Amino acid sequence: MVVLLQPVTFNSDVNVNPKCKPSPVPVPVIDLTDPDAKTHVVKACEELGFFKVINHGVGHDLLTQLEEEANKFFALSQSLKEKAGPPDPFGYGSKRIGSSGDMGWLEYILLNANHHLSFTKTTAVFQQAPVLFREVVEEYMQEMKGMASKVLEMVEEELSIEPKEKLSKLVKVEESDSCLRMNHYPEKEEETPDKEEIGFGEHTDPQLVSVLRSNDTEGLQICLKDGSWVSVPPDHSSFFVSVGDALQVMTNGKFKSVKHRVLTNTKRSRLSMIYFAGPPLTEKIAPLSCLVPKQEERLYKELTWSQYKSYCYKTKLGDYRLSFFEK
Ligand code: GA4
Repeated sequence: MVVLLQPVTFNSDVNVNPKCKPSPVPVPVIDLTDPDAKTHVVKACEELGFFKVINHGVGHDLLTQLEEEANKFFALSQSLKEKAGPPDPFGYGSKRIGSSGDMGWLEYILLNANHHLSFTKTTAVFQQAPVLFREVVEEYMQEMKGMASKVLEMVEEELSIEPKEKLSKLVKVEESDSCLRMNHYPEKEEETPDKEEIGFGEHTDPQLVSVLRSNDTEGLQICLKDGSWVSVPPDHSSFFVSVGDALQVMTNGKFKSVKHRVLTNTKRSRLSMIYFAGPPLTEKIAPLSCLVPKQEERLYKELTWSQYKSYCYKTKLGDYRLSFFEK
């Protein structure tokens, strides 16, 4: 059995918070090659909704190339970058997140992972990006799809979910509604360790699972069940997986979709890539009958992913969106 526990650190503003715990809370580190990994994945999804993945098999060169290409893109002039915007929701965006007035200290590119859906503006604009960037993004998205489905396969096995591939199929099929986000939090003039400078405001992800990787700049924080925020030490060679709202619903709340945010208190720029693995738009999302056979024990009603997603895109980042599913 290999589960390494890595401490997450409390930032100074949390230390004055009475809810702050005296000792750091560990982020489970899951070795994907460990035969017991599925047990640890399920435990982590139940307890924290978040874990770190090592021995993931994604090539180092691909990660370096993507990071280099993304850095080159963000180093372009503002006017060039804006040709790939505004995000609707796909495209290049700066400071504005979503369409309900959220702001953050970042710029980003949001890309649809599904080319079989309508030909969006982003994909059109992205066609003008250097061929290498496009190719690397394509390859990266395939790898992320693989990792998301691997994690869901482990969940299926450990929880004996029927029918077979019920969860993993949702993110594997061509119609999966997944997307890739590349966030660039620019360099700052000074460190502000005692302030809560918001790079990306607190929220949960609406999808099934999200797979995040970043450069070695800190900033990511997760919210524990007691409401306290803890910093997740960055690790550019690993991935972090978080549970999204749709998986919380399908497991009837057994798994928790984790609230997270990014603070920009450091001078160094942060680059992160997040793959949001979502189901097909027409897929019905509801507690799985193999987990909760009795209708009256189901905490959530059934909605299609398209219904939930449309609702989400009208909300503000910090809103509690799962109420839309509650009976
Ligand atoms: C959070 C997860 C993903 O980044 C995202 C975000 C989306 C956006 O940036 O357009 C949303 C946000 C996210 C949830 C609520 C709405 C929609 C911004 C926002 C205020 C791409 C997604 O799928 O949902």
